[in-house]
Amino acid sequence: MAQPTPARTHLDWWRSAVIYQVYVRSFADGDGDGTGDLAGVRARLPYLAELGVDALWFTPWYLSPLKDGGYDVADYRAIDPAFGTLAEAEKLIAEAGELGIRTIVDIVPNHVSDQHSWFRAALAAGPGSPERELFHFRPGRGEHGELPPNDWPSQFAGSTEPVWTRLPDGEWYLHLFTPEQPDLNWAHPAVRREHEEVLRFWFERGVAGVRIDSAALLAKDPELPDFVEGRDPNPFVDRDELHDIYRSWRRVADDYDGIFVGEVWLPDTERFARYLRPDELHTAFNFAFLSCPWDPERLRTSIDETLAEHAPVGAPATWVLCNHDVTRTATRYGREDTAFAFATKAYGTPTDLVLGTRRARAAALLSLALPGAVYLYQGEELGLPEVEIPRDRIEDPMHFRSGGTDPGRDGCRVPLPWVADAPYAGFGSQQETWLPQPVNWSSYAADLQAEDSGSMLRLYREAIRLRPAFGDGPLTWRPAPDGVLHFVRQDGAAHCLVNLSATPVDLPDHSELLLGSGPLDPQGRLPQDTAVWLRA
Ligand code: TEU
Repeated sequence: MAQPTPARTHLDWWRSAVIYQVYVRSFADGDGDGTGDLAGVRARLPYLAELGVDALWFTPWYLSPLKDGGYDVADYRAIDPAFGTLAEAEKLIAEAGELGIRTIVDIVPNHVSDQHSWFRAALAAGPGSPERELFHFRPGRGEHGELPPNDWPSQFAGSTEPVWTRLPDGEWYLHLFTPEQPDLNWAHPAVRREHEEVLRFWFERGVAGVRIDSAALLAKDPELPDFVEGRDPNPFVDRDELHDIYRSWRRVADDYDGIFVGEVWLPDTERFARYLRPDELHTAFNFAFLSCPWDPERLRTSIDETLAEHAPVGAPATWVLCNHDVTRTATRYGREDTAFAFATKAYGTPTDLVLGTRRARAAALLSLALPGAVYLYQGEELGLPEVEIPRDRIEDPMHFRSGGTDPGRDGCRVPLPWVADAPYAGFGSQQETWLPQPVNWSSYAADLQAEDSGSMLRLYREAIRLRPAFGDGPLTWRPAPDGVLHFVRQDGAAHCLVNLSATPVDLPDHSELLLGSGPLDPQGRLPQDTAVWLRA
């Protein structure tokens, strides 16, 4: 029997929100210098309102040397001058709010930039100083300390580089990502205090939520022992100490009705759900769904497992198809291997973009019909493909730290095309954009798509407008032929069907066809790789 849906208030907005991820550097360029900025976002707020999204998640916009696209923060209380000023961020938050759009900022608690005042002070103060206790400094192993203190693997998938760097004074410091991103020591009370103050700083400025970067990596075994595959507990992933940290963060957020979304990549669903207990994080990204291949059984299992793992803790699921770290959806679904894995990224993978786009359209209707919140990554609504960036223009450290074998993540970070008939596809730049746009980029421009009723943009706008038809209650599967996903919401009032088989299928009885990802066949049946929304 279906559970009664508890009364919802405006404070529950996040339980079924559509949240749009803005990668500021590549969204829109307001000052013409080739890099996206807050002025560019402010100018495009009407576009986002028309798209119908409930909130914007901004990847880090703080002062940063941009060694990892801003995930190397030098000062959380300042905006990077490439993007704008703090006053401008405040204006942006307020202007978005006037359009009914909430703001989510990105906090990177695992590490800071090596240009952060704390790390500079730690370097200057030398071995044994209290300043160094805020990080993980250690003497090396080996006769002369010439070997790193332990053997932990880099957290940049595919990276062959060490996670320790030695200083001229002989000490080594830990960095799970690049050497420019030293890891903080979360056992130190000042580290905890500072982050709670940073949370308050942004909540005071009107943000509605915080995305937590690398949320399962902060806590480290104080002994920093070698990594032994399968040993429990892991010395740096998913340690129990994290839950106490997030419980105190939750108390801060509750003072402002703020919400958290954690970047928690964990294969173990029970361990994942612990972060979503009622006094911890509100939500976490669904990387299992993001990584899932375009396969009916696998998708259905992923949806069922997602709902089952969230149910015991009462947290809503999230549905994510891509973000700034992974291969764009239209490209991934157009390949032989439609799953996402960092390990399988390679140059020159054959791609059928027509097929991939068709599936991406169906996947959009699938994910927007599921119970929970949906994350949409800028350009996904334009159906942008992954771009193969010329090697001499790549900026992503993941590429370099793999020894050049991994194409890195810049291929999904290309400056957006806004206006077909304008320089740099209307990104706003007067000079070369920070990453090059490919030759056909204008064909994806938002202005063209706005005029084309068959475009990806129009599909997303319609889908987001109609999504309330699915409500926020549970999902029930209906029997369907092999290869077809069919579920209903609202006690059967709203149907979603996705046909992943080669055989066209008849539609069930319905009063209204709300939306289709593509046309029905001449017999009125749902063809392959097509999704449809129906009112019963
Ligand atoms: O990504 C974290 C990340 O790279 C994960 O894939 C990581 O490998 C995983 O947590 C290991 O368990 C975030 C950001 O999204 C990314 O852009 C940054 O480069 C990274 O953190 C470092 O801040």
